[in-house]
Amino acid sequence: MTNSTIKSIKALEILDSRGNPTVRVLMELEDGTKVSSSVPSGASTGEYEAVEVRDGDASRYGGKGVLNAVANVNDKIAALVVGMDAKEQAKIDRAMIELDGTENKSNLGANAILGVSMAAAKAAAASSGVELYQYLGGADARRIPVPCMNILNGGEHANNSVDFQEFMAVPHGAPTFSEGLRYVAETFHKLEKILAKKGYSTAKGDEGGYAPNLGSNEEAMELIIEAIKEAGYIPGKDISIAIDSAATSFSTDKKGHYDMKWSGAGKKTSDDLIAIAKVWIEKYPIILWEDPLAEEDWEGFAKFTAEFGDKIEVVGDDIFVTNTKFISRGIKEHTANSSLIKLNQIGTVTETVDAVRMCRDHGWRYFLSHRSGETADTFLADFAVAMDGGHLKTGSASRSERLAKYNRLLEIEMMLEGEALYSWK
Ligand code: 2PG
Ligand code: MG
Repeated sequence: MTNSTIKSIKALEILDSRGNPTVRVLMELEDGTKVSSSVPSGASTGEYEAVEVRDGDASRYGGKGVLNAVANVNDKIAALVVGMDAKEQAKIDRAMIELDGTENKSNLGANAILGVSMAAAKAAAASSGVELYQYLGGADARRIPVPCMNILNGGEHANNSVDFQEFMAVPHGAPTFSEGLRYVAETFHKLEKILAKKGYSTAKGDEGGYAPNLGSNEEAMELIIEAIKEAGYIPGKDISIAIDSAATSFSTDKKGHYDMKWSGAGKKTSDDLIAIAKVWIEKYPIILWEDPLAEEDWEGFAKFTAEFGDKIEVVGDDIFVTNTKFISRGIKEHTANSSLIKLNQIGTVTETVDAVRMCRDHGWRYFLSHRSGETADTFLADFAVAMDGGHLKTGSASRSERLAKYNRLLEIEMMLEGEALYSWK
């Protein structure tokens, strides 16, 4: 037994930022270290994501309860993992994967497994007396990611007339993370004023960005450019724009046919969406485009990448689901040039690091991300610094579960005492 041996694990059902149940894991080590971790949950989920085990008991939370996942931690996983050393992350994660025994973690639940996996990393860091970002990223981890701030929400994250799910302001021209965060928070506030002046709603979507009923998708771009300028910044130089179409959510067959149902723009093919992107990329300072096409539209994705991949970062989210099996196919087929990285899409810290490593080894970028259903857990902030990807997305400048991560990054920047790096890379 070492000081960092896991002494106890206890899970409970808590609520996420949408008021839906999720799993929190409390872990204690032999040396008295105590940590907790909370698991996020998506709305626009990819078909092949690791499975969240939900109770399906309609009498509780509309079937979304996680008491079974909690019981899986308390009974099955605890029996396996208590007595293991929290520092042996890969061993702990592998043991849980084997105990689960399925391809997609549908037996124990990715929500159960990830809670324990993140808690082990946190506990090991605390027990070693180092910050989580250093424990996971090494002593020289010091690049703070550019905050891609989601200031306008649409698609499944809002109840409005915008088809694309996320419009993000990207302050790559700022000198530091804290300045970059200020640039985009100021832009967010300007956007509110502009919307109000035009008589649009300033209600917010799931990730805290505004969710107005606009006349068209393109109007979102115009408004954001106006907000950037009014905040005193130069579009394309100080702040560029990133988009997550989350195209799976408006695809009719997930393969090459779409219906822009929220705006009423109607039926489209992959080629139509690529043509729209061409106009936008020429007209606006777009730096990154995530899920421009749906999760099974490998062909459309590759066409998009062939057309724009030398100009912008093309990110696959639903299509890769942080899974090396799909990322490796994407690398072979030139499907994209970057993968989104979400811990709960794959379900363990080790496998998430493997996905990052695969991207890095093949000259791809990787984009660290929160989920639309979040908690105040700040694991992602440390993880993003540790993975050194140069950018992350964790929502707007509103809603505490989003700000918790940005604020933790401010704290890390301060702890680095002037040694922090900040660059799009
Ligand atoms: C996405 C995410 C996070 P969700 O599509 O990238 O912004 O949304 O968590 O709903 O999948
Ligand atoms: Mg996405």
